[in-house]
Amino acid sequence: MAEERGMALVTCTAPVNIAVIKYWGKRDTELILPINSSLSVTLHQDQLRTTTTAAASRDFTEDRLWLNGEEVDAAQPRLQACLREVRRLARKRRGDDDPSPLNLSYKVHVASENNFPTAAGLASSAAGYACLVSALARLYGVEGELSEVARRGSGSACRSMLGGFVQWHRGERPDGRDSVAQQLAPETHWPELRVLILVVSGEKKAVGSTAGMQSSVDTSPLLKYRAEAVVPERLSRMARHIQERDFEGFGQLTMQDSNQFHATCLDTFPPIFYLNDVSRAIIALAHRYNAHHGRTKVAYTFDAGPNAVIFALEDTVPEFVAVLRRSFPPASNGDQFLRGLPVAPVALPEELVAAVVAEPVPGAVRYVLHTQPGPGPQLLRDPERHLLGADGLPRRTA
Ligand code: 2P0
Repeated sequence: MAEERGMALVTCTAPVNIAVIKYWGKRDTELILPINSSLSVTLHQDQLRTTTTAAASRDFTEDRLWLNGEEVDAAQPRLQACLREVRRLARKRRGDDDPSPLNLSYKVHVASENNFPTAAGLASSAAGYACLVSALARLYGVEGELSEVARRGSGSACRSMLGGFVQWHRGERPDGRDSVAQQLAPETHWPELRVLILVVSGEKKAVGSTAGMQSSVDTSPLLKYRAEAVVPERLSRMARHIQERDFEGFGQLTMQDSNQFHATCLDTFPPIFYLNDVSRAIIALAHRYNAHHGRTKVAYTFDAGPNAVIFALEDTVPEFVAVLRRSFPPASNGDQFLRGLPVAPVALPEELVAAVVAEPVPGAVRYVLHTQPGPGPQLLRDPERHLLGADGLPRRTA
């Protein structure tokens, strides 16, 4: 922790995660306790990350929060719940033998920014709250079980507290103490696994996740059935596929679980539509591509928005990216179409094009971000990367 003129300052980064067994629905909206456990892959922060600086000082007169350079209301209940929980843990710890306690009554300033579009269906709240809790915990010298705190910000955020392959246990206790994230395997476990994010829309989603899932809990009998009868068996099967690095099993189940999540959205009344025509074209393309190869080479999953996330093994990526270019020819920014990890260009066999590529839809996929599984939140030690200056105010605007 850096201390400047009585101000304590910490900067962390945190990752996005993508669920392969989806969370949708709370049994307790205050504590954010889910109706079922879920399982996700943490994505690499080299490509997608939130950076957050948290500062505390006796000179601050109120809690303040800046998101992507814009000041927003710091009184929002979820932010305050995270702050309260971190302070509670700090107070507990100080009962022991902490030598230089940061005064817990000091107000905080927090600045956070994403290197990807907010509310584009790329789980910005998960990375955002995981980063906030990581930075606050460092600021107050709190260690240990922090996924429980991140969960109070946003359910899926608890999974972003760990790298690799992560399960969020629904837990049984009414107080939520056992509703925590657990790493099943680190990011190094499956080195060939790659992730392609197909950004089809940067627009804000029509129905937010929090409201959408509550509506599903209230009205969808399919969601209830899914949580009770489908997910428990799928979780153990998915964990086994990951353990065995079985892409066939992993990919099939990933697609099936995404499809069932979207079926529960359709079963919600009034129905919620997160997929659009481009999403459906991507689903059809993935199935034609797998059928052509006679096995599961790519697997799609969609969250509460139209963007697709595709899992594939490293040696499939060049060919599938070439298929994407043929299917969704870039409108203008041809050299910006592929971002993130580099991909070698390949020529496609004509019989593959004939079997897999349908009528091209120019510009339907805005860009493709190529990434891989990655580690959990990181502490940044380089003072140049703090988002708040020595005066406790944002150093630059987005
Ligand atoms: C998931 N999603 O498992 C699922 C799949 C979207 C679809 O978690 O109300 O932002 O903050 O707990 O975590 C999005 O919901 O909702 C989400 P809250 P959250 O990733």
